[in-house]
Amino acid sequence: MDSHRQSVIVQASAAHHKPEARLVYGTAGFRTKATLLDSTCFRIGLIGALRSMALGGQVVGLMVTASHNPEPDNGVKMVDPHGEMLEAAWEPVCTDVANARTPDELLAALNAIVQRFHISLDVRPRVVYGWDTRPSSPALVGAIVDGLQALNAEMIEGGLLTTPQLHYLVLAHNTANTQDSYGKPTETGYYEKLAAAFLAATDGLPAPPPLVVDCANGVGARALQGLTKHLPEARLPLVLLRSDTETQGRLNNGCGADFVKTQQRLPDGYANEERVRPNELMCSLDGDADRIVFYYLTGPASDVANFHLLDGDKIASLAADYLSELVAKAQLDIKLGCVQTAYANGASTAYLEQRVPVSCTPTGVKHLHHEAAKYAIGVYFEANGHGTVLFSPEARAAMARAQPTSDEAKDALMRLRNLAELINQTVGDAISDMLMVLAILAARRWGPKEWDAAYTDLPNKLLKVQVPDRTVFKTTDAERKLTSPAGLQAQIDALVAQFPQGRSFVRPSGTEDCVRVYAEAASAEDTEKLATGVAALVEKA
Ligand code: NG1
Ligand code: ZN
Repeated sequence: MDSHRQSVIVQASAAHHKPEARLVYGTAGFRTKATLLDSTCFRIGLIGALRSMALGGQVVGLMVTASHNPEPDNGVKMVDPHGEMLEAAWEPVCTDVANARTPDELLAALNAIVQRFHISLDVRPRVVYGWDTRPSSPALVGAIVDGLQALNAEMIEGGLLTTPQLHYLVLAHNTANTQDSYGKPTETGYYEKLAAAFLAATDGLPAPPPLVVDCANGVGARALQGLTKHLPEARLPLVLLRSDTETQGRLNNGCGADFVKTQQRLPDGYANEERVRPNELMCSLDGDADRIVFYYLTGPASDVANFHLLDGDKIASLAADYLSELVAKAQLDIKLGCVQTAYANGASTAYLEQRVPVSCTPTGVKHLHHEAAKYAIGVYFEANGHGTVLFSPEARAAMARAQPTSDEAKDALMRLRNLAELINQTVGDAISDMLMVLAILAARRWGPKEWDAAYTDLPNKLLKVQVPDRTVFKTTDAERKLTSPAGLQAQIDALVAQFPQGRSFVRPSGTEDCVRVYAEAASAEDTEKLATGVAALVEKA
C-alpha cells in the first residue's frame, strides 16, 4: 500500500486500541465480550474493504451480532458476495489482522493480504453493514465505519437487521439489475419478496391459526413487525411475545430459540401468558433471527411433561418429506438430500434415511451449506434450528422447463416453485423458515401433533464441561469420534455400549471456551447417566 494510505490507517487505528486478549475468527466470526471488540471491529472494517477489492469491488457484508449469546457479548462476521459465509482461506487472515500488536504489525498484516491476494488498490471497495439490538452495537459499528473510511470504501448502511437480512442485502446488491436479481437491495425489498412468496405458496390453502412467536427480545421482533406490514393479518396472524428490544438485560434472557432448545421447556413466564394454550403451534427465534424452533403443549403449561419440542431436526424432516413428495408428484428427475450434524437426534436420522440420502458434517453452518449444495435440492438443519433448503441451478432449470401433464403434477410444480422463492437461499433464516413451515403445514392440513407424529425423539442431553485447554480435544468422522486425548474415545465407547440405543460424542466448542458432551439413549434416565458419565470421563482426561 502507498504511504498515504498507510499513514491514514495508522492515524485512524490510534483511536481503536487493541486489548491484550487474543481473538480467533471462528464459525461465528469474532465473538466475545463487547468491551473487547472495538479494535477488532475497526480492523474488520479494513479487511472487509480489502475483501471487496480482492473481488473486484463486489459488495461484501459485515454483521455485528452475538446471536443467541448473552447481551453483554457481541461479535462481528463477514459475508461473501453471494450471501454465503466468508471463504475459509480468509479466516486466518482476519485472525492475523485482529491480533497485530503494533501499528507496524497491523500494516505488515494488511500488506501481506494485498500481496497474497494480488489486490488492485485502484478498485473502490463496497461494503454493506448491519447490526442487532445489543446496546454495544452502535459503538462497534462506529469502529467498523472508521475502518471502512480509512480505505475509502463505499459504505452502505443496512441499519438494524437480522443476520439473514444482511445476507439477503449482500446478494441482492450483487445481483441487482441482472438476470439473476435476488430481489430489491433494501430491507423493504426483503419483506416484499417474502410476503409475495408466502401469499403465492399458501394461495387457496386454509390460513394458519395464530402463531405465538417468542422474539428473544431481539431484532427478530422488529423484522416480524416489518414483514406483517406487507401481509394481510388474516393470511399471517402472529402474536409477538418477548419483543422488548429497549429494556437492557432482556435479550436472550429466559427466552429465545437457544434457551428453549437447551432447556427443553417454554420461555420463562409463559405459564402466565394468556395467549399460550395447549395444542397450538408456537415458536422461538434467537437474538439475530437466524434460528427457529417450534413447540406446543398437550396440557397446562405448568407441567413440563406437556411441553413438546419441534426442533431443527423436525423442521428438516417436515421439509424433506414434503419437498421430496412434491418432486415425485411433479415428475422431476432431480435428487433431494438432507444434511445434518452429529447433534441430530438419532430418531430423526433414522426417519430421514428411509426417505432421502442423508449426510453428516462437522458443526457449523458453512459445512452443512457446502454439503447441501451438492444435492439438486439440499435440506440442511442443525438440531438447534439453524438451516435452510438450497435449490441448485440444476433444480431451478428442471423446474423451469418441466411440462407437467396432469393437474396433480401441475399443482406440485407450482408449489415447489413458490417454496423455492420463499426459502432464503443464502443462509438459515428464522423468518423464512417460519413461513416455510406454515406453508407446508397448511398444505398438509396438519397441526403441531400431526407434524410431531413423524417420529419420537430419543431423550437427549447436552452438557458443557470446563477444561483447562479445549484444544487438546481433537475429533474425526464429522466430530463423532475423538482422536485425542489418547484412550478417551475407547472409554466413551465402553460406556455407550451399556445403554440401549445409546450414542454420545465429545467435541470442543467453536464459539465458547468449553467442551460439549452430547448423549442420547432409549430412556431419559439412561440419557442422564450416559451424559454425566461421559462428562466425568472428560473431566478426568
Ligand atoms: P459450538 O459452540 O461450536 O458448539 C454453536 C452451535 C452450532 C452453531 C454455532 C454458531 C450447538 C451444539 N452448537 O457451536 O450448532 O450454531 O454455535 O452459532 O448448538
Ligand atoms: Zn443466531
